[in-house]
Amino acid sequence: MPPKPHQDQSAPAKVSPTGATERSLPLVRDARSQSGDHLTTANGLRVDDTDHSLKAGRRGPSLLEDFHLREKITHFDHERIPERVVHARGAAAHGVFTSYGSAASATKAGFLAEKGKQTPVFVRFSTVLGSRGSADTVRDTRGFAVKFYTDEGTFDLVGNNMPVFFIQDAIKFPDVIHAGKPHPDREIPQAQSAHDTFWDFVSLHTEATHHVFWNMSDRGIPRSYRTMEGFGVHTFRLENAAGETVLAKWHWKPVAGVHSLVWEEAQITAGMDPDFHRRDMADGIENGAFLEWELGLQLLPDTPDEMFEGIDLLDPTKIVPEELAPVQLVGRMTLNANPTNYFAETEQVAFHLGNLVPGIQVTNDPLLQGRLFSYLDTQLTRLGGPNFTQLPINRPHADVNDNLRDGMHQTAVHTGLAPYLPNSVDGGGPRTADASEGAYVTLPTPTTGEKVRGAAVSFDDHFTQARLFYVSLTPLEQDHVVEAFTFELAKVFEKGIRERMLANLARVDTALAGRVAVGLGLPVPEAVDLPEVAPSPALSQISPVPGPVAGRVVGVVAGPGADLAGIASLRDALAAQGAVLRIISPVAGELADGTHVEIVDRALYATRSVEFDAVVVAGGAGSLRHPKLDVLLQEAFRHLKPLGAWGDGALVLRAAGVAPEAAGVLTADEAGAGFAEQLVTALGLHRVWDRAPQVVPQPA
Ligand code: HDE
Repeated sequence: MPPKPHQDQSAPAKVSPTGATERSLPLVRDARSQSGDHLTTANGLRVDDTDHSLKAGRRGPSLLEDFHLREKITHFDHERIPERVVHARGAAAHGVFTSYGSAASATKAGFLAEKGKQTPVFVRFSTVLGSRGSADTVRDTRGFAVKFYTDEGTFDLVGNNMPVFFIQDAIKFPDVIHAGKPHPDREIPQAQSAHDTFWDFVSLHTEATHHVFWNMSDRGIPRSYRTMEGFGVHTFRLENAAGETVLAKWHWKPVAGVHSLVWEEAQITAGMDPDFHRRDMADGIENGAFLEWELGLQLLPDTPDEMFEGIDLLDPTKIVPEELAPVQLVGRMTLNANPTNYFAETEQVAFHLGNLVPGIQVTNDPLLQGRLFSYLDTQLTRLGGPNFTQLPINRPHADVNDNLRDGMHQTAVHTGLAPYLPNSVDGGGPRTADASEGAYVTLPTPTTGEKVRGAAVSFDDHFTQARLFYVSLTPLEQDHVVEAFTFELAKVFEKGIRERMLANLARVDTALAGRVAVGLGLPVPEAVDLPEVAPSPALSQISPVPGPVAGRVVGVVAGPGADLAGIASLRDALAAQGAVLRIISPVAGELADGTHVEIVDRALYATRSVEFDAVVVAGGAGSLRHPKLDVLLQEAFRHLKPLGAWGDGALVLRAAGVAPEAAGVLTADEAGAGFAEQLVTALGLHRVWDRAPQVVPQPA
């Protein structure tokens, strides 16, 4: 009897809610709201029939007295809440943060102080512009919001995957978002920055330039959440147990390295699998390929001018290069459980910059100051009132005794008579604490000055750091930036906006502006004097050292007669590294030989190259020919993915126009350990960068 067919645990259809449900239930308090085996009404009355409304005769009108019908439909009618005004589309996971103890000298925050201290976390990743049903892989900034359920109260680190922001003052947030969102007349384009109003605004509002460069770089199209860096953006002030302070910037460093899609791949994926990133995260967690980051801090002296090496630390359009202030690693975060219920957790989670713990204080960054107002404010509408901290996902793991009472959706049954202080009726409590008992005491930082609508002069330099970013990229990454600007501006209808943007680009880099101008068929803008900047290699994401491959997907092309034993051994070798093998074949079903049965994970008519990080043709499949297979292999080649074949599989590559001798095409006689090892190394390098000159037009 042939052995049991292999089941692809990561295939979407088999990502069962059950595994995740059982694992993540204990992670949120009071998560289980349903009990018993029978269908009931909301009031617990057992129901005899939920498929037919109560009627006056089988063919007659429905009756108003049908309380089950009315309750079922009424509740359904009110199932939706307003989506987030920004960051509407997101996906989240539970995990744990483990402190290295190395931040204790900088901050007294309990979750960072003690080595080995573990704190539960919930992390939501998001795109900024698209609505809740938009695609994951669009070009955009990504939200990276982390809720630490610490013993001292909840700490939210509400960051992005880019370290700078479009604006320096919160008062401009409605402007930049109105410009980036779809045009108000037709509500298009959805989740795109390639349109007139976005470029109109950023071309007129030059402080956005640095952030725009990050968006136009590969950072705007991440491969997956697990390969994104995260940044707190603003400078915070940390306080240690001795009362000493230091300024700090937060960084999340992905253990899997920083990796991106290529633009054509991102666009195809948006149609092929709009859920690409959330699927990748959920599948990875389901398969035990957990997502991991190290938390890092750049520590900067707390000087009265709040400047460091000429960089204004209160200006959120500026970074501090890592070469000037190294990122010191202070802990590790592992995301290891999927949410049980999207709405209850991912949709209802509420992050807020004001959720701070002792040892972490805010600064006067005017963007940060405005954010401190906005999050609670927006959540009052989005979550329907002031009691959303009682929702299981938002409930602190520390004791709560807050004297806040009543209001919409109050679920607590408060006892006592005196929700006020001072009182003599309820024994005078709850009592306030002092710092030694863990109270949050605002640092007495000096403040003077005239009331003024304005900004520091140091906020006026909008181009030097955009140049710093651009010149720090490798030539290949720079090509991607040129291509992104050319694509986006080509979608802009108004010529004046394109010209204005080109003039701004010339203030960042002359050659870049020239290349984009040529692509747009517009005059090359006049060269201007540009500042000397020292490149920061840490800003480039291409690494010569192979990284971990957990969560990566290898497609293996097979058909009748394919070497199934070879496929099985390759699968084992990949699984040992946390990577997944998926069989691609012209039709769905099973492949079998005398000893093996394999299930086809992806029929050619239902897949595209974008679902795989590498594609390999199995030995024994050498006679396979299929137009969709040609497209798949050529696309993977063009997107610089490792390709390979063993045995006569190389014939399939050649038939598709992929030379087995080309860079990053691995061939072997059989799928042995050596072949698997080479494939894992190639996957760990993410792309075959050496192949780029063969597939990308040479830079002008
Ligand atoms: Fe946000 N932002 N933001 N933002 N933001 C929101 O809060 C806002 C900014 C970020 O997964 C909203 O609950 C203002 C920077 C993330 O639930 C809202 C300004 C950074 C998320 C809001 C900024 C962020 C949000 C919408 C300019 C990176 C998703 C829904 C001063 C450091 C959180 C909500 C989640 C969400 C306001 C700028 C990150 C409207 C006014 C800079 C990751 O309150």
